[in-house]
Amino acid sequence: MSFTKFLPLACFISAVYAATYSLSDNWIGPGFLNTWTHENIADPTNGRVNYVNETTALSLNLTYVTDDTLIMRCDDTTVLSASGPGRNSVRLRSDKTYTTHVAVFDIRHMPQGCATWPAAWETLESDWPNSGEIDILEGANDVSPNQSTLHTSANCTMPATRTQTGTATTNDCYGGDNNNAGCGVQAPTTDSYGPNFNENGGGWYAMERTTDFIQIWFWARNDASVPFDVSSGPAQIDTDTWGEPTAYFPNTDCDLASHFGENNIIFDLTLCGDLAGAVFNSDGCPGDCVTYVNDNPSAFTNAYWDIGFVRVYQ
Ligand SMILES: *[C@@H]1O[C@H](CO)[C@@H](O)[C@H](O)[C@H]1NC(C)=O
Ligand SMILES: *[C@@H]1O[C@H](CO)[C@@H](O)[C@H](O)[C@H]1NC(C)=O
Ligand SMILES: *[C@@H]1O[C@H](CO)[C@@H](O)[C@H](O)[C@H]1NC(C)=O
Ligand SMILES: CC(=O)N[C@H]1CO[C@H](CO)[C@@H](O)[C@@H]1O
Repeated sequence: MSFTKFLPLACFISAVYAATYSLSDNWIGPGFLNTWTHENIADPTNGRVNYVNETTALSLNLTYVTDDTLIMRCDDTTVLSASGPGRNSVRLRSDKTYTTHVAVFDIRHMPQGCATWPAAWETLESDWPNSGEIDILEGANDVSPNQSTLHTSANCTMPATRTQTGTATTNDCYGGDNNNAGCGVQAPTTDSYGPNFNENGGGWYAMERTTDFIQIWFWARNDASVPFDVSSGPAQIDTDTWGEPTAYFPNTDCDLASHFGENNIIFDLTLCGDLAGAVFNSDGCPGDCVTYVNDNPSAFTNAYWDIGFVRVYQ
């Protein structure tokens, strides 16, 4: 068998596809105030929040930074008037946009509590869903799904069988189908979301987007298998060494190059709205979601993000 005949070709292929990237952006603490924008907009998902601008967020201490920390929270002191605006909160968007890239998130704490619907995600708001949406970490009311999801324009589905540690929920990514459920994958462990994530000191999420696949990994804070690339932020990374992803979205039945365009990175915290409000009671939360938010400021004491860093590699 003339095996050696194929060796040069194999070497060539592995050189072309070696998944190495270089650090292009490293946001820590005060860096988020310079090149990210506090979106002072009406919540597109109809939540009971009032997204404030940066000046207001800093003066109310809803956004707070130190050298190595970014905190974003919603108000937890004000009883709201039922006829007035929603609870003050923060929606922070990177000014830069990205196509193919790797984003690594060090998250020490995420918003928790009934009514909360936090997300760390990427999209282009002005061209949704044609430029795609990648929800890296998202959930509601402290309960499952601790889910990663794509939302796209028509004609994008995921194969039922994939190499991933998570469990697919729906495989049709088109936002116009299934009430915009998208194609979701639930993480296999409870420490990937909400109170269990927080008790553990959080962890790392990472997302790699190429034209061939989008994949997402999660490592809990105490997971000794977290790659050095992820926890320590070297100048070069190699995603080939990161192991099986939590969620894997290949281009088998979805032309990722045409369904995904330039995307911003976004952190937000809304309350109630299209997701958390719709499943408020079935998730075990009491009464009416909006009334709960209006009347119970102290229920939101733990409704905050604590971000160590966001690093982007290209
Ligand atoms: C921020 O919002 C506050 C409250 O609505 C407003 O008074 C202020 O002018 C805004 N600041 C900027 C820089 O937009
Ligand atoms: C602002 O929030 C941070 C983080 O939650 C906290 O450590 C700090 O004491 C707060 N500052 C004030 C003035 O309340
Ligand atoms: C759907 O996408 C496939 C590629 O994944 C493409 O070949 C096909 O033409 C598309 N169909 C429509 C109706 O756009
Ligand atoms: C905290 C939480 O919601 N954990 C859920 C994560 O997803 C799995 C299923 O994949 C659920 O069993 C957990 O309850």
